[in-house]
Amino acid sequence: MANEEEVVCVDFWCNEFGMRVRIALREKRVGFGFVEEDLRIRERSELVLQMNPVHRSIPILIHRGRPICGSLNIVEYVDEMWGQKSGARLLPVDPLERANARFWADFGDEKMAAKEELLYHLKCLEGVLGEKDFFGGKEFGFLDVALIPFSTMFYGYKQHGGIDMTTECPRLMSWVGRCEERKSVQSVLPTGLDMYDIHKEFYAFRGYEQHGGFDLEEECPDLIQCVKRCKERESVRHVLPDEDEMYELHKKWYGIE
Ligand SMILES: N[C@@H](CCC(=O)N[C@@H](CS)C(=O)NCC(=O)O)C(=O)O
Repeated sequence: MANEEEVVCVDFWCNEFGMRVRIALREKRVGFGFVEEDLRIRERSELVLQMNPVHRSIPILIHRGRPICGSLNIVEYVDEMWGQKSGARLLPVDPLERANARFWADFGDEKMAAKEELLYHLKCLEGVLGEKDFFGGKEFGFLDVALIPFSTMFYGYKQHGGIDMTTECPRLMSWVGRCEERKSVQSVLPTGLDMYDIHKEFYAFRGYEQHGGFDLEEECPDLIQCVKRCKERESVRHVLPDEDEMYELHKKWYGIE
Protein backbone atom coordinates (compact mmCIF):
# COMPACT_ATOMS: atom_id res chain seq x y z
CA MET A 1 0.00 0.00 0.00
CA ALA A 2 1.52 3.30 -1.07
CA ASN A 3 1.83 6.13 1.39
CA GLU A 4 2.90 9.77 1.22
CA GLU A 5 6.55 9.02 1.96
CA GLU A 6 6.91 6.52 -0.82
CA VAL A 7 5.52 8.46 -3.76
CA VAL A 8 6.67 11.94 -4.73
CA CYS A 9 5.79 13.88 -7.85
CA VAL A 10 8.28 16.56 -8.92
CA ASP A 11 6.47 19.00 -11.16
CA PHE A 12 5.33 22.57 -11.82
CA TRP A 13 1.61 23.25 -11.45
CA CYS A 14 1.10 24.38 -15.07
CA ASN A 15 3.08 21.60 -16.74
CA GLU A 16 0.67 19.74 -19.04
CA PHE A 17 2.95 16.68 -19.03
CA GLY A 18 2.94 16.60 -15.25
CA MET A 19 -0.84 17.03 -15.05
CA ARG A 20 -1.09 13.59 -16.64
CA VAL A 21 0.88 12.05 -13.82
CA ARG A 22 -1.11 13.79 -11.11
CA ILE A 23 -4.44 12.82 -12.73
CA ALA A 24 -3.30 9.18 -13.01
CA LEU A 25 -2.19 9.11 -9.36
CA ARG A 26 -5.54 10.54 -8.26
CA GLU A 27 -7.46 8.11 -10.47
CA LYS A 28 -5.63 5.27 -8.74
CA ARG A 29 -6.06 6.93 -5.33
CA VAL A 30 -2.34 6.91 -4.64
CA GLY A 31 -1.29 9.39 -1.96
CA PHE A 32 1.72 11.39 -3.06
CA GLY A 33 3.95 14.23 -2.00
CA PHE A 34 4.47 17.15 -4.35
CA VAL A 35 7.78 18.93 -4.87
CA GLU A 36 7.42 22.07 -6.94
CA GLU A 37 10.05 22.77 -9.57
CA ASP A 38 9.50 26.33 -10.74
CA LEU A 39 10.17 26.31 -14.48
CA ARG A 40 10.42 30.09 -14.57
CA ILE A 41 13.81 29.65 -12.94
CA ARG A 42 16.27 28.62 -15.62
CA GLU A 43 18.52 26.39 -13.56
CA ARG A 44 17.10 23.03 -12.62
CA SER A 45 17.19 21.99 -8.97
CA GLU A 46 19.66 19.46 -7.60
CA LEU A 47 16.79 17.04 -7.20
CA VAL A 48 15.88 17.20 -10.90
CA LEU A 49 19.52 16.97 -12.01
CA GLN A 50 19.97 13.95 -9.80
CA MET A 51 16.70 12.20 -10.64
CA ASN A 52 16.54 12.96 -14.38
CA PRO A 53 20.14 13.64 -15.45
CA VAL A 54 19.42 12.66 -19.07
CA HIS A 55 16.65 15.12 -19.91
CA ARG A 56 16.63 17.35 -16.80
CA SER A 57 12.90 17.67 -17.29
CA ILE A 58 9.77 17.26 -15.23
CA PRO A 59 7.54 15.52 -14.33
CA ILE A 60 9.49 12.96 -12.36
CA LEU A 61 7.83 10.37 -10.17
CA ILE A 62 9.96 9.18 -7.28
CA HIS A 63 8.80 5.87 -5.91
CA ARG A 64 10.68 4.34 -2.98
CA GLY A 65 13.55 6.68 -3.70
CA ARG A 66 13.88 5.75 -7.38
CA PRO A 67 12.92 7.97 -10.31
CA ILE A 68 10.59 7.23 -13.21
CA CYS A 69 10.75 9.81 -16.03
CA GLY A 70 8.69 10.72 -19.09
CA SER A 71 5.03 11.51 -18.43
CA LEU A 72 3.45 8.77 -20.56
CA ASN A 73 5.92 6.27 -19.20
CA ILE A 74 4.99 7.36 -15.68
CA VAL A 75 1.25 7.04 -16.39
CA GLU A 76 1.87 3.48 -17.59
CA TYR A 77 3.93 2.79 -14.48
CA VAL A 78 1.17 4.11 -12.23
CA ASP A 79 -1.32 1.92 -14.08
CA GLU A 80 0.84 -1.17 -13.72
CA MET A 81 1.84 -0.49 -10.14
CA TRP A 82 -1.52 0.50 -8.74
CA GLY A 83 -3.82 -0.71 -11.53
CA GLN A 84 -5.82 -2.99 -9.28
CA LYS A 85 -6.14 -0.41 -6.53
CA SER A 86 -9.07 1.56 -7.86
CA GLY A 87 -11.30 1.48 -10.92
CA ALA A 88 -10.56 0.00 -14.31
CA ARG A 89 -7.06 -0.13 -15.82
CA LEU A 90 -6.10 3.07 -17.64
CA LEU A 91 -4.47 1.24 -20.56
CA PRO A 92 -6.60 -1.03 -22.72
CA VAL A 93 -6.14 -4.75 -22.11
CA ASP A 94 -6.13 -5.55 -25.82
CA PRO A 95 -2.56 -5.20 -27.23
CA LEU A 96 -3.74 -3.59 -30.46
CA GLU A 97 -5.85 -1.01 -28.65
CA ARG A 98 -2.98 -0.41 -26.25
CA ALA A 99 -0.56 0.20 -29.13
CA ASN A 100 -3.03 2.60 -30.74
CA ALA A 101 -3.57 4.47 -27.48
CA ARG A 102 0.20 4.97 -27.19
CA PHE A 103 0.38 6.09 -30.81
CA TRP A 104 -2.26 8.82 -30.33
CA ALA A 105 -0.76 9.91 -27.05
CA ASP A 106 2.56 10.48 -28.87
CA PHE A 107 0.66 12.29 -31.63
CA GLY A 108 -0.76 14.64 -28.97
CA ASP A 109 2.81 15.50 -27.95
CA GLU A 110 3.96 16.58 -31.39
CA LYS A 111 5.08 20.19 -31.55
CA MET A 112 3.01 22.51 -33.71
CA ALA A 113 3.87 26.03 -34.75
CA ALA A 114 1.17 27.06 -37.20
CA LYS A 115 -2.54 27.45 -36.55
CA GLU A 116 -3.52 25.19 -39.49
CA GLU A 117 -1.28 22.45 -38.19
CA LEU A 118 -2.74 22.74 -34.72
CA LEU A 119 -6.29 22.57 -36.06
CA TYR A 120 -5.39 19.57 -38.18
CA HIS A 121 -4.09 17.78 -35.07
CA LEU A 122 -7.16 18.65 -33.03
CA LYS A 123 -9.52 17.49 -35.76
CA CYS A 124 -7.57 14.23 -36.13
CA LEU A 125 -8.00 13.62 -32.42
CA GLU A 126 -11.68 14.46 -32.66
CA GLY A 127 -11.92 11.83 -35.42
CA VAL A 128 -10.27 9.27 -33.15
CA LEU A 129 -12.75 10.10 -30.38
CA GLY A 130 -15.66 9.65 -32.82
CA GLU A 131 -18.98 9.22 -31.06
CA LYS A 132 -17.44 7.64 -27.98
CA ASP A 133 -17.69 9.12 -24.48
CA PHE A 134 -13.98 8.71 -23.87
CA PHE A 135 -11.09 7.81 -26.16
CA GLY A 136 -11.12 4.19 -25.00
CA GLY A 137 -14.93 3.85 -25.05
CA LYS A 138 -17.19 4.15 -22.03
CA GLU A 139 -14.42 4.48 -19.43
CA PHE A 140 -11.95 7.29 -18.74
CA GLY A 141 -8.54 5.84 -19.64
CA PHE A 142 -4.92 6.32 -20.71
CA LEU A 143 -5.53 8.52 -23.76
CA ASP A 144 -7.94 10.75 -21.84
CA VAL A 145 -5.30 11.18 -19.13
CA ALA A 146 -2.68 11.94 -21.80
CA LEU A 147 -4.73 14.50 -23.71
CA ILE A 148 -7.01 16.32 -21.27
CA PRO A 149 -4.21 18.57 -19.90
CA PHE A 150 -3.95 20.24 -23.32
CA SER A 151 -7.53 21.51 -22.99
CA THR A 152 -6.15 24.10 -20.56
CA MET A 153 -4.58 25.77 -23.61
CA PHE A 154 -7.87 26.25 -25.45
CA TYR A 155 -8.47 29.60 -23.80
CA GLY A 156 -5.09 30.79 -25.12
CA TYR A 157 -5.87 29.44 -28.59
CA LYS A 158 -8.98 31.59 -28.62
CA GLN A 159 -7.20 34.71 -27.35
CA HIS A 160 -4.29 34.54 -29.73
CA GLY A 161 -5.08 32.13 -32.51
CA GLY A 162 -8.73 33.14 -32.76
CA ILE A 163 -9.60 29.45 -32.57
CA ASP A 164 -13.06 28.85 -31.16
CA MET A 165 -12.93 25.24 -30.07
CA THR A 166 -16.68 24.97 -29.55
CA THR A 167 -17.22 25.69 -33.24
CA GLU A 168 -14.14 23.90 -34.57
CA CYS A 169 -14.26 20.73 -32.50
CA PRO A 170 -17.64 20.41 -30.75
CA ARG A 171 -17.31 16.69 -29.97
CA LEU A 172 -13.88 17.23 -28.46
CA MET A 173 -15.36 19.99 -26.30
CA SER A 174 -18.13 17.68 -25.07
CA TRP A 175 -15.42 15.17 -24.16
CA VAL A 176 -13.59 17.94 -22.21
CA GLY A 177 -16.83 18.53 -20.30
CA ARG A 178 -17.14 14.82 -19.45
CA CYS A 179 -13.51 14.64 -18.30
CA GLU A 180 -13.98 17.74 -16.16
CA GLU A 181 -16.72 15.98 -14.23
CA ARG A 182 -14.06 13.70 -12.75
CA LYS A 183 -12.57 14.66 -9.39
CA SER A 184 -9.07 13.67 -10.52
CA VAL A 185 -9.25 16.12 -13.42
CA GLN A 186 -10.94 18.90 -11.45
CA SER A 187 -8.28 18.80 -8.76
CA VAL A 188 -5.36 18.94 -11.20
CA LEU A 189 -6.28 21.15 -14.17
CA PRO A 190 -5.72 24.90 -13.74
CA THR A 191 -8.10 27.34 -15.42
CA GLY A 192 -7.46 28.43 -18.98
CA LEU A 193 -6.90 31.98 -17.75
CA ASP A 194 -4.26 30.90 -15.21
CA MET A 195 -2.52 28.90 -17.93
CA TYR A 196 -2.65 31.82 -20.31
CA ASP A 197 -1.17 34.19 -17.73
CA ILE A 198 1.64 31.86 -16.72
CA HIS A 199 2.56 31.16 -20.33
CA LYS A 200 2.88 34.85 -21.03
CA GLU A 201 5.11 35.17 -17.99
CA PHE A 202 6.97 31.97 -18.81
CA TYR A 203 7.79 32.93 -22.37
CA ALA A 204 8.83 36.34 -21.24
CA PHE A 205 11.41 34.60 -19.04
CA ARG A 206 12.67 31.98 -21.40
CA GLY A 207 12.96 30.61 -24.89
CA TYR A 208 14.28 33.54 -26.87
CA GLU A 209 17.35 35.63 -26.37
CA GLN A 210 15.26 38.75 -26.83
CA HIS A 211 12.99 37.73 -24.00
CA GLY A 212 15.20 35.65 -21.77
CA GLY A 213 17.92 38.28 -21.66
CA PHE A 214 20.70 35.77 -22.28
CA ASP A 215 23.21 35.51 -25.05
CA LEU A 216 23.48 32.06 -26.61
CA GLU A 217 26.87 32.88 -28.17
CA GLU A 218 28.15 33.45 -24.69
CA GLU A 219 26.28 30.64 -22.93
CA CYS A 220 26.80 27.85 -25.48
CA PRO A 221 29.61 28.90 -27.87
CA ASP A 222 30.31 25.37 -29.18
CA LEU A 223 26.67 24.77 -29.93
CA ILE A 224 26.41 28.06 -31.80
CA GLN A 225 29.50 27.23 -33.89
CA CYS A 226 27.87 23.94 -34.79
CA VAL A 227 24.64 25.73 -35.72
CA LYS A 228 26.64 28.05 -37.98
CA ARG A 229 28.35 25.11 -39.69
CA CYS A 230 24.97 23.44 -40.25
CA LYS A 231 23.57 26.62 -41.70
CA GLU A 232 26.30 26.69 -44.30
CA ARG A 233 24.70 23.63 -45.83
CA GLU A 234 22.34 24.16 -48.73
CA SER A 235 19.85 21.59 -47.37
CA VAL A 236 19.60 23.35 -44.00
CA ARG A 237 19.42 26.86 -45.46
CA HIS A 238 16.69 25.67 -47.78
CA VAL A 239 14.50 24.23 -45.01
CA LEU A 240 14.96 26.40 -41.92
CA PRO A 241 12.56 29.35 -41.70
CA ASP A 242 13.85 32.84 -41.15
CA GLU A 243 14.65 33.37 -37.44
CA ASP A 244 12.88 36.71 -37.25
CA GLU A 245 9.77 35.21 -38.78
CA MET A 246 9.85 32.38 -36.26
CA TYR A 247 10.29 34.86 -33.45
CA GLU A 248 7.33 36.96 -34.61
CA LEU A 249 5.17 33.88 -35.03
CA HIS A 250 5.96 32.66 -31.52
CA LYS A 251 5.40 36.10 -30.03
CA LYS A 252 1.98 36.20 -31.65
CA TRP A 253 1.24 32.66 -30.58
CA TYR A 254 2.14 33.20 -26.96
CA GLY A 255 0.83 36.71 -26.67
CA ILE A 256 4.15 38.44 -26.01
CA GLU A 257 4.12 42.10 -26.85
N1 LIG B 1 8.47 14.01 -22.97
C1 LIG B 1 8.63 14.56 -21.65
C2 LIG B 1 8.59 16.06 -21.75
C3 LIG B 1 8.80 16.74 -20.43
C4 LIG B 1 9.19 18.18 -20.64
O1 LIG B 1 9.52 18.62 -21.76
N2 LIG B 1 9.18 18.94 -19.56
C5 LIG B 1 9.59 20.32 -19.63
C6 LIG B 1 8.49 21.22 -19.12
S1 LIG B 1 7.13 21.24 -20.24
C7 LIG B 1 10.78 20.55 -18.71
O2 LIG B 1 10.83 20.02 -17.62
N3 LIG B 1 11.76 21.29 -19.17
C8 LIG B 1 12.91 21.57 -18.37
C9 LIG B 1 13.34 22.97 -18.54
O3 LIG B 1 12.63 23.71 -19.21
O4 LIG B 1 14.38 23.32 -17.97
C10 LIG B 1 7.51 14.05 -20.76
O5 LIG B 1 6.50 13.60 -21.32
O6 LIG B 1 7.66 14.03 -19.54
